[in-house]
Amino acid sequence: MAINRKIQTLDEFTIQQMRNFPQATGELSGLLRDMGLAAKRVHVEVNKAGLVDILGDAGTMNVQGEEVKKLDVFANNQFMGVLQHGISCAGIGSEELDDIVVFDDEVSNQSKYVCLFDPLDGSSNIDVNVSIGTIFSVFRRVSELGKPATKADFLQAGNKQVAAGYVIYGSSTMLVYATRRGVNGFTLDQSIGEFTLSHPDIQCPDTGKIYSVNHGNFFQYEEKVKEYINACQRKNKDNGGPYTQRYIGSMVADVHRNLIKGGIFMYPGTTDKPKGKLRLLYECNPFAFIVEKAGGKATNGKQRILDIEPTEIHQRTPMFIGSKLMMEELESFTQQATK
Ligand code: P6P
Repeated sequence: MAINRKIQTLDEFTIQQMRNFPQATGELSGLLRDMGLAAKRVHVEVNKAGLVDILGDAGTMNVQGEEVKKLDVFANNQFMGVLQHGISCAGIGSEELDDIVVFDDEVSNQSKYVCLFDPLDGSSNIDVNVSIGTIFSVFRRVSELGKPATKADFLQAGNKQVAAGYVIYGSSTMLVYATRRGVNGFTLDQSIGEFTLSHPDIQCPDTGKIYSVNHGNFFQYEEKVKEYINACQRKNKDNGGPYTQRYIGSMVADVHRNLIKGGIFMYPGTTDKPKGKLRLLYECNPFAFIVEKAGGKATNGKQRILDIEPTEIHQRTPMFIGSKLMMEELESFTQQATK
């Protein structure tokens, strides 16, 4: 029995990637390691969230005399902090902050990348112990190195991303990220405090039997979407229907499950919210990049998510994402097959 199974940590993996690509400066690898460090710190707090009352609720002081912050504010500060004190990132955009934060110091202004993130998506699920997550997107700057980052660095189409990833704080804590070279998943091994490669070269199954949507909004969806959702519930020898409906209400958990098992996740526009609820830059773009790299598809119902030209940091978009063949089946209903 193999005893010394070679377990590769996130740091070892990213350094190995650098060895394989000598022209790499190591900045992107460093940024990904920074995200891993912040994720470990958030993991600790999320996993004791249920105990916050003992440690003092948000807004009070904990036993160390530190102010206890809301977890999503805490998470935001952890991810912003590692990036601001690193050498790879010139600025950030965050779901928690109204506008971008340009770090504007000598080292950061020389950094090649900017990062957008949702520091703790689904945080309302914390107090009922449902999985939540962090989602992040990385762009190479378009502004001049040596000067502060600009808004244009952040308002790039998703097809310009150089990396994207997420952390899921669930039964285990996993970090999954994609670059142009593929998608890899790392599980936090708490015995050594390191993310270790557990899901190399993730491929999204071409099809699946899970559809994920909030049925509470059903009567607000457009007709073609309703027809598809109805079809998901019908016997169908060709596509293995009826499908199973699973909706956790935490995007990271729903999309992660479909990435591994196959399936489709939908947050369509509604009559109340024609643009839907999900944010383009730090929720939909990262997942679209990851799922496409793993062989799946992601659209807003009319075009590839990754081809949308953003106009503002917090803009929303309808989102349909998942297994290639299930997405093509959806498109056959909406007759708007995307290229
Ligand atoms: P609804 C969580 O608040 C979130 O932003 C996503 O993680 C999740 O997919 C969605 O909202 C759930 O929204 O309207 O179905 O409760």
